[in-house]
Amino acid sequence: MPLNRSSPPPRLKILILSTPVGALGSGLGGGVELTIANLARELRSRGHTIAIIAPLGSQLGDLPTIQVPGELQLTAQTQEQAASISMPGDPVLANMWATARAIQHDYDLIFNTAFDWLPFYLTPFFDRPIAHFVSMGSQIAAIDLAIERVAVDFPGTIGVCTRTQAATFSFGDRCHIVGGSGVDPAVYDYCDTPEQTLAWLGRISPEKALQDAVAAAERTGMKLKIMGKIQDPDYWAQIQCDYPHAPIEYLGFLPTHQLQQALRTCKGLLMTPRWVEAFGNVAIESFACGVPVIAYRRGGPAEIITDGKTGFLVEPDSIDGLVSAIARLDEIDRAQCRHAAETVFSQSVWGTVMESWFYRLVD
Ligand code: HBI
Repeated sequence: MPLNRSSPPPRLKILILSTPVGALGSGLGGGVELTIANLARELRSRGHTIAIIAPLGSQLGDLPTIQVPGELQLTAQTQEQAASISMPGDPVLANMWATARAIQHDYDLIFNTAFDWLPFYLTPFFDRPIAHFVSMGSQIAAIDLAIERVAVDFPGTIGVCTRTQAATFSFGDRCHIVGGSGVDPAVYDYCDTPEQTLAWLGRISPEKALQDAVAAAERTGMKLKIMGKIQDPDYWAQIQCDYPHAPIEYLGFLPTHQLQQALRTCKGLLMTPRWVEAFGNVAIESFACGVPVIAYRRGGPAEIITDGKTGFLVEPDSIDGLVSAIARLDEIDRAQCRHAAETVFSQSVWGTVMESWFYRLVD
């Protein structure tokens, strides 16, 4: 029955399932934490009903959360490409999905953010459509296979952030590109009078190559403010040992309000991904503060940054490239960065992309 133009779009009841690698708010879930929080807020502002199933200890403000006990899942990016499917003894992932199965009929749609074999394997066993948000590029062959099966059997249900990320999968052409998140400009304070400092945001883990940003800070003598969860303490210790004199300051894993207060006065954000970053939520948060982004021309950031306008894209893994881009930061009009966050990368624009995807799957 065609949607009658005069009737308002239907209100959906959406069940969001978290990543199982950490409690929401712990920082272990990386960009997915922002994806879930911003999506939930945006959908609610549009009149939809949402609930979030997440590991015990998750903090999501006033968002309705169903907390589930169990052991956290091993992160996919630390496993070998040929790794077998693994789950701990009492897997929070399985417990979350058992909860979802029990309550699925109270909802119109399930939104999955776990990058794990189980949710894709379980898809045919559910009575409700499942929109899968694939948060990384290809990591483990067995998970790729499970995703591909769903992409073939349930066309249109695999969402990815960017074209580059889609291209890491053999079935990339079957993926629907939806971006990684959207920012609410009201949450970020624009600053057009920066200090001589740089920023680096993200999980402190080898695939993010923080050491490159530290090397660039040492070369330029500009202080580097580092914010994010120390996911790999040995890696962090090694960086401090390798760069004892670098002008760095670790500010911790900060909630958005404090994060943007520290970020907004910086001259630029450095993104140094060694892997194909699926999106790069930190880039659009930086834009919202008016802070240009310098990133390796690799993965999501290469599709987010307009070279010379909202930042610079440099030769991947080149410290020299970072250093020369840092010297050019004054060329960027910070208002252009803020404008990008208020338009292309805003929560409301992204919310419409996600809502249209969900309407298509519910129909
Ligand atoms: N690993 N196994 C697994 N499952 C996830 O959902 C997952 C992950 N690693 C990282 C991750 N999710 C998020 O940090 C993404 O934003 C990258």
